[in-house]
Amino acid sequence: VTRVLSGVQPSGEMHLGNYLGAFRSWVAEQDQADAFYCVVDLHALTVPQDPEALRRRTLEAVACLLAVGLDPARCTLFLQSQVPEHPRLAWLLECQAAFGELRRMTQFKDKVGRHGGEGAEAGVSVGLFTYPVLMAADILLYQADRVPVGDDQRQHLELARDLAERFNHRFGPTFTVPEAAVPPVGARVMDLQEPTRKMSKSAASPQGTVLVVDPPEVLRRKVRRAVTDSDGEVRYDPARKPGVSNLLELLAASAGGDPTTLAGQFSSYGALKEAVADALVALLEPIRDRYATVLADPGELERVLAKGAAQAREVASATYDLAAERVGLLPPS
Ligand code: AQP
Repeated sequence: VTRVLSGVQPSGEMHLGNYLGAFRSWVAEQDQADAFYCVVDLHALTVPQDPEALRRRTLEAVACLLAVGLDPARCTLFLQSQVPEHPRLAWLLECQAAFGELRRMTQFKDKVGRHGGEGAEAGVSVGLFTYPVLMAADILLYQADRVPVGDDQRQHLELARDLAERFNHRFGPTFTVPEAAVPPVGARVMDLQEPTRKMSKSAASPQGTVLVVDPPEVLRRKVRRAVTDSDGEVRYDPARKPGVSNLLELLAASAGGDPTTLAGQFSSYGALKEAVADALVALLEPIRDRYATVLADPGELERVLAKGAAQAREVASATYDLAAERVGLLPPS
């Protein structure tokens, strides 16, 4: 049976990019594969977090995943930090990863600029640098065949594949080599205020980020104020018309169709924005309603996580033990 794994950082509030790029495929995969999904709280620690806010956001992230339609009876939903094999395997993999290959990770370079301040690299955590290896461990522990992610994670997935192949080559068959599964539309949702930058939890302008749980009137306002351009022509051309093209992609991803064809149906930016807002409200409103219900029952969230951690550990510990034996560590005595 096909194994699927993916994760999301509780580093902020879940947004439309997370939903269209990742969560929507996660829900679909539940019925096609043996699916493991985690809230990767250890990854969130790579940049400064307020402890209280991190705890709250972690539970909110779990609630959001249940609200979008993950069903603990059909998938394994868990917290990364509750499965200690993640950092343990990460160490084994770090010792196989080359300094130079981590240096090439573009997300690291981007975040150095954002979080490093004066002296850039010197100011960021070592965890931010090694995070793609922890992500490789997240995936390889579950012997995942497929990893449904947005476009921004392609490079990290490539690293996970390289590490799996290298380890298998050096020590004998141990890990499944995973494939990225990137959706055909919605894989790269752009910030509504800065349409040349991807929508993101931590970096974007609040007005440019549509939250999964935004009330309809807030969502509509954000879409109405989305940055476009001054030529007035509705046309799909991401390089020259990033704002309008992003709106067309959002419409395609939420209501169906393809962005180039959809462009022909609108003669003004205002009409396009109205259609996008309607489609997004229809898509997100049921999720928002469920979110409130789920979040109101912390006992149930805890039960879901306890069950998820137990299921995840069963698979993760078998893989870790094999990898540890392969590199020459003695079994526990
Ligand atoms: N803009 C996006 N469009 C499509 N997919 C996206 N994903 C993230 N942003 C977009 C996908 O969502 C999943 C979870 O990724 P994450 O937790 O790394 O999300 P993030 O919003 O990028 O959060 P960060 O890391 O807190 O923001 P940055 O990196 O900007 O600091 C992944 O499958 C991702 O591809």
